[in-house]
Amino acid sequence: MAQATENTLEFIEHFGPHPAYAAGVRLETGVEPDKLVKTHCCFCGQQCGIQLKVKDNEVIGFEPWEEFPFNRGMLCPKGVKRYLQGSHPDRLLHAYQRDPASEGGFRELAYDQAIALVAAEIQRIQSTHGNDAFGVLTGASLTTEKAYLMGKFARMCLKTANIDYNGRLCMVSAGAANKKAFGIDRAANPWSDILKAEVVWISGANIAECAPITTNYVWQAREYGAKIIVVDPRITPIARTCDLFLPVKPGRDIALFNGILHLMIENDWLDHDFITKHTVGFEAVAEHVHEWNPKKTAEVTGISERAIRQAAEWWGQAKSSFLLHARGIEHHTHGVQNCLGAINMVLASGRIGRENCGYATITGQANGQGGREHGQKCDQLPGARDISNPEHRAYVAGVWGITPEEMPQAGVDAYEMFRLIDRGEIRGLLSICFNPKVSLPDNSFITRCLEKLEFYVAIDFFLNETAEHADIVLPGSLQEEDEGVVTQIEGRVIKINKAVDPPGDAKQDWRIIQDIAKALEREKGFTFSSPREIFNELRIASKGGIADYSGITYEKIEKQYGVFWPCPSDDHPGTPRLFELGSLNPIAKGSGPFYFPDGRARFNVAPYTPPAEDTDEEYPLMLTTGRVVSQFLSGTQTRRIGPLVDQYPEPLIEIHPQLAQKLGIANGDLTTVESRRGDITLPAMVVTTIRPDTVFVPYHWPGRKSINQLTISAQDPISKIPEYKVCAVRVRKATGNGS
Ligand SMILES: Nc1nc2c(c(=O)[nH]1)N[C@H]1C(S)=C(S)[C@@H](COP(=O)(O)OP(=O)(O)OC[C@H]3O[C@@H](n4cnc5c(=O)[nH]c(N)nc54)[C@H](O)[C@@H]3O)O[C@H]1N2
Ligand SMILES: Nc1nc2c(c(=O)[nH]1)N[C@H]1C(S)=C(S)[C@@H](COP(=O)(O)OP(=O)(O)OC[C@H]3O[C@@H](n4cnc5c(=O)[nH]c(N)nc54)[C@H](O)[C@@H]3O)O[C@H]1N2
Ligand code: SF4
Ligand SMILES: [Mo]
Repeated sequence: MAQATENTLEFIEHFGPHPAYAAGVRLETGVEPDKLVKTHCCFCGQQCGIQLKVKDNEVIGFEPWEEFPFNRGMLCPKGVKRYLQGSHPDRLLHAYQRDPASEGGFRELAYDQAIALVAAEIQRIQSTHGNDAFGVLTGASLTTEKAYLMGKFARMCLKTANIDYNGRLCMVSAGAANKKAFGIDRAANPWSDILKAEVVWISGANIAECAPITTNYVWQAREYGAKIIVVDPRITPIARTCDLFLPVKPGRDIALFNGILHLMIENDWLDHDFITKHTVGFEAVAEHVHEWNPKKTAEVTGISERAIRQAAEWWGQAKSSFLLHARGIEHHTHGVQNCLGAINMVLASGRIGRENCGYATITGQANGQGGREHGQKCDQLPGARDISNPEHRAYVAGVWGITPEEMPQAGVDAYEMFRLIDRGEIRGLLSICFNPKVSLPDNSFITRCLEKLEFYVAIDFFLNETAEHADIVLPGSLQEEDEGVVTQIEGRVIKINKAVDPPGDAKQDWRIIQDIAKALEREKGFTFSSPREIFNELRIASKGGIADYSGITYEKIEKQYGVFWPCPSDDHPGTPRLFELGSLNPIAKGSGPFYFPDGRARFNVAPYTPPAEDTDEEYPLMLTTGRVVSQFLSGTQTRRIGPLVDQYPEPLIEIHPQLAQKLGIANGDLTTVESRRGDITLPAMVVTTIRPDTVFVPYHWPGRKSINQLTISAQDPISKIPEYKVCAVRVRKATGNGS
C-alpha cells in the first residue's frame, strides 16, 4: 500500500487540498448540552433515529436514540459525523449575486433584494417566453411538506409544467415497476420481516456501505439460519459474508431473473394457489422465460450454470424469503424491466404479504420514499396521483382552490429539462436540493446548459458545484433547522424535529419559496405559517389517493415511532405490511390485496436487452459507478466533514489484478479511464473483488474527479432513469502527470 499512499498524495497535490480540512468546527468534547433533540439522520433513506446535542443554537454532537425501533441506536460513520457540517465555514449565511469581479465570483446581497430580483426575472422570462420557459428542479432530501409545497409552487404559482426532482436519478425504475406489478409504490414489508426469512436475495445493492443498518437485519437473518444470495459485479462487503455470490456482468440481471423463473417452472417450485387466485399474466411470462435455460442464462450473465441452479434451488424451495434490490439493477436503460423480472420471481413463489415473506427496493435518499409521492415528479400530483387523470386533477385543484384547467399538464423529466435548456425552450431555472452538475450523466453537457440559462436561482445551505453557475443563491436550511415528516425505507412516516434556528440570513426553505410567491404577488395558497399547516393541507390533498396520509398526525408519529402509510383515517394505525391476504385496498373495493380494481398483482413479461452502449474493440471494458460508505451523493455535505474525507479522500478506480497486469497497472498507479464522452485520471485500486471485465469508480466528487464526465445519458424509456451502471470504456496507465 506504500505506493498507493505515495501516488494518492501526488494526486492530492495535483488537485489541491480538501476544503474540509480547513473547517474550524467546534468539537463536542466536554461540553454539556442545553438540550437533546430526538430526530433522524439527514442522509440515507433508512432515516436512523438519533438524538442531537444542542448548545447555544449549535449542534455539537449526538447521543444514540435506542428506543427508535428501526436502528436501535446504531448509526453508520455518516450519521455519527453529520453534526460537524452545521458550523462549517462554507455555510451560506447570506443571499448572493453572481459578480465575476468579486472574490469567489459572488457578492453578498440583502435577502429581500435577492427575492425581488428572482421574482422580476421569473416574471420577465415567463411573460416573454411563456410559463413553461421557467423550470424547477427539486430533491428528495427535502421533507415531505417541502416536496409538496414545491409541486404546488410550480403548478399553481409559476404555472409551469416543468418541475422534476433528483429521485429521477434514483427511485423511478423501482417505482414504475412496483406500480405496474402491484399498483402501489412502497416497500411491501417492514424490515422486521427480513429477520426470519429462510432466504434473503440481494440484487445490485451494496448494503454494507449504502444501507448499513439493513446489513444488521440480514446478519440477524443469517444467525437464524437464512441463506444469503448476493448478485453484484463486485464482491461487496455483504457479499463477503453471503452463502452464494453471483458475479453478474453489468446490465444482465433480467436474464438471471428469467433464468431462475425458468428453473422454478421446470421443477414446479411454484405457489399455484397464489398464482391462480391473486395474480394475472403468469402464462405469458412462463412462455417468455422458456428460452432462458441455464446454459443461455449463464452465457448472457457471466454466472456459472452451477451457481444459477443452486440459487434457483434455494429460492425455489424456500418456505419464506425476502428479496431486496437497489440501484445496481435500477440504474439501467432497462431498469424497469429488471425490477419486473425480480418481482415475477417473487410472485411465482407466492411469498409476499405474509410474515417473513417480503420484497422491497431499498430507498436511497433521506426522503426518497415520501419525496416520490406528493407531487414534485413531473407527472404526479399529491397522494401519488396522476397529473393526466381528470379525476385526480379535479380533486387536487379543488384542494388548492383553482380550476383543473388552470393546472399545467405533465412536464418532462430532469434530464430532458436540460435538453430543453439547450434548445432554448427553458430559459430560467430554480433549483433546490439538487446538484445536477455532479450527479447527472455526461455532465459536461449539463455545464454547457447551465451557462446557457438566462437566469438561474439556487437554494442550498452550501454553494454546491451547480450553484456556482447561479445568478442568485438563496441560503436555505439544514435538516436540523426545520421540522417536518419524511418517509423512510420501510414506508414508515417519521418526524424530523427542529434542533437549532437557521443562522444569519438563512431561512427555512418553505419560507423562501413563500417569499418568492409573495414577491410575485401570487401569494394565494402560499401563506402557511408552519410545516404543520403545510402537512395538514397535504393530508387532505393525499386523501383517497394511493399514498393516503390523511390519518397521520405529528402526534401519532411520535406516539407510534412512525406511522406506515396508507393511513386513511384518524383511528387507523397505519399499514406496516402491504398485500396481506384477506386485506382490502381502496382500489380493489373488496376483491383482494393488490392495488388494482381486481385486487390481483400483475406478472409482466421482462425481455432481455443489452445495455445502450455495449463493449466493442475500441472500448472493450465496462464501467460501473456507485458509492463508498463515508461519502454521500454528490458530496456537497460529506466532502466538508473532515473525518469522512479521511476515510476515503479521493475517488479510486477499482480494477481486477488480471486486468491490471495485462495493462501494466500497479496498485496506486495513476490510471486513465476513457469513454466516448470524456476521460478521468485517478489512482488505481487493484482488488480481487471485481469482475476482470469491469471497472468501478465512486461518483461523489466534482470537476475532473467526477466519473459522470464519462457516464452515458441514455435513459430507461419508461422511468427515464439514466444508465449509470454501465457504459463502455477503455483503460490505460496514465502518462506524464496524469492530466
Ligand atoms: N454511503 C452512502 N450511502 C448511501 C448513499 C451514498 O451516496 N453514500 N446514497 C443513498 C442513495 S440516494 C442511494 S440511491 C443508495 C444506493 O445504494 P446502492 O444501490 O446499494 O449503491 P450503488 O453503489 O449505487 O450500487 C449498488 C451496487 O450495484 C452494483 N452493480 C453495478 N452494476 C450492476 C448490475 O448491472 N447488476 C447488479 N446486480 N449490480 C450492479 C455495484 O457494484 C454496487 O455494489 O444508497 C443510499 N445510501
Ligand atoms: N455516476 C453516478 N451518478 C449518480 C449515481 C450513481 O450511482 N452513479 N446515483 C444517482 C442517485 S441514486 C442520486 S439520488 C443522485 C443524487 O444527486 P443529487 O441530488 O444531485 O445529489 P445531492 O448531493 O443530494 O445534492 C443535493 C443538494 O441538496 C442540498 N440539500 C440537502 N438537503 C437539503 C435541504 O433540506 N434543503 C436544501 N435547500 N438543500 C438541501 C445539498 O447541500 C446538495 O447540494 O445522484 C445520481 N448520480
Ligand atoms: S447515513 Fe443512513 S445508515 Fe448512516 S446513520 Fe444516516 S440514516 Fe443511518
Ligand atoms: Mo439515490
